[in-house]
Amino acid sequence: MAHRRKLRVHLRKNRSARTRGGDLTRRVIADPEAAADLAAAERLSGKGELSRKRTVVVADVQATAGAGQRDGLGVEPAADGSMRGQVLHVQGLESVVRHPDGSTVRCTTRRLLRTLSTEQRHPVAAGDWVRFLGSGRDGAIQAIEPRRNSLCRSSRGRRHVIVANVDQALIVGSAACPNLKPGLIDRLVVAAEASGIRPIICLNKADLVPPATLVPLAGVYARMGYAVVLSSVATGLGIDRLRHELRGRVTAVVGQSGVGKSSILNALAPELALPVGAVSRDNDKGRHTTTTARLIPHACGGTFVDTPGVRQFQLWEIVPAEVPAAFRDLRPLANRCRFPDCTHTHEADCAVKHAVADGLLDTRRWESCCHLAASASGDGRETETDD
Ligand SMILES: Nc1nc2c(ncn2[C@@H]2O[C@H](COP(=O)(O)OP(=O)(O)O)[C@@H](O)[C@H]2O)c(=O)[nH]1
Ligand SMILES: [Mg+2]
Ligand SMILES: [Zn+2]
Repeated sequence: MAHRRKLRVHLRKNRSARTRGGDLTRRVIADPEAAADLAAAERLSGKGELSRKRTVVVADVQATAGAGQRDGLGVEPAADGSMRGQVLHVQGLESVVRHPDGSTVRCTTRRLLRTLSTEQRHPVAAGDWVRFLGSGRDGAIQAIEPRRNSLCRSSRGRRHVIVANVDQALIVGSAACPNLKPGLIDRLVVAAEASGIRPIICLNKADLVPPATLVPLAGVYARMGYAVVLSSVATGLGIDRLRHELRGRVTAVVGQSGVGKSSILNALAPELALPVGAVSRDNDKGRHTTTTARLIPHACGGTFVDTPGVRQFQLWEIVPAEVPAAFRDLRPLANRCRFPDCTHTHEADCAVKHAVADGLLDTRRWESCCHLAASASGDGRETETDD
């Protein structure tokens, strides 16, 4: 499974020895006659004493692990005695890693991995699959597997991975109280698609409206191949289906506040006992948004991602040019527009507008796409979900 290969890596400067000793002055004062020898012996080299590159052997681990493997079930220690586990949470220099037996191990990170990581603030992120050595409560991370996807944030020119390897996003909207906002669901679907994360659309509080009123919208998403669940925490509708969809997966639960996210999580995994009806502190606009992600394993055999920024999709960047590609129903049509950079608004021979006129594309989806492409901004702030 693991293919080993050699890799040349740059080391940070602090890894190389100083070219000359730091105590020259003192030595010259103590023995002025030796000064001539010292000068002759000094070697000047742009590289320092050693090359600042080093060859390391890394193991390429298949990134497409099966569901069982993702859960770390039945994984035996490797030849070097290391275990495979998932990082639940990163706290300063320590990472809390989930051992295959379900216990948690506080791990430090092997120095070489820290050295390799010059791009990122921290080499390990919540959601990373790692190999670690150690028993009981303490361990050390030896290797980090390649990430399948990641949600990132840029800060001072550095990419900061908030959470990696999220399998899917449960996008929750409510039929009423607060009113259904299809535009917001579209926006969250685009953010998920752009990050390579499978969207699941959940229309909650189905008990508050006649079910038939939800069918047209559910149909639009279902026709594109998305999983759509009509649910009600009040009547239990759709809860089994959700449990099935979330089993064995890492799921980010997102949506406007008040739609019933906490209620759904409690219905799926009562042991979580999340406060319901509570306006979470991170909903206050203008407040600093916590970006530390936490993976919460639950009893139905999966993991929820808890990160205020992720919950509100505030940190999910949308690039305007990527918007039409994330609209599954619009994407095949866009290829047939006369202009390759067609914005599907004012251009002639626009296949998208023709499809809307012919009733082949939902008008609301077209409007939603144009609106998102126009409003998407690089810093991701536009994606706030609370209106
Ligand atoms: N009628 C009805 N009310 C619900 C349902 N789900 C949640 N609620 C209520 O909606 C309010 C907000 O729920 P909460 O889970 O805190 O929403 P969150 O902000 O998305 O986490 C609470 O008063 C819940 O009791 C549902 O399916 N039907
Ligand atoms: Mg909540
Ligand atoms: Zn067009």
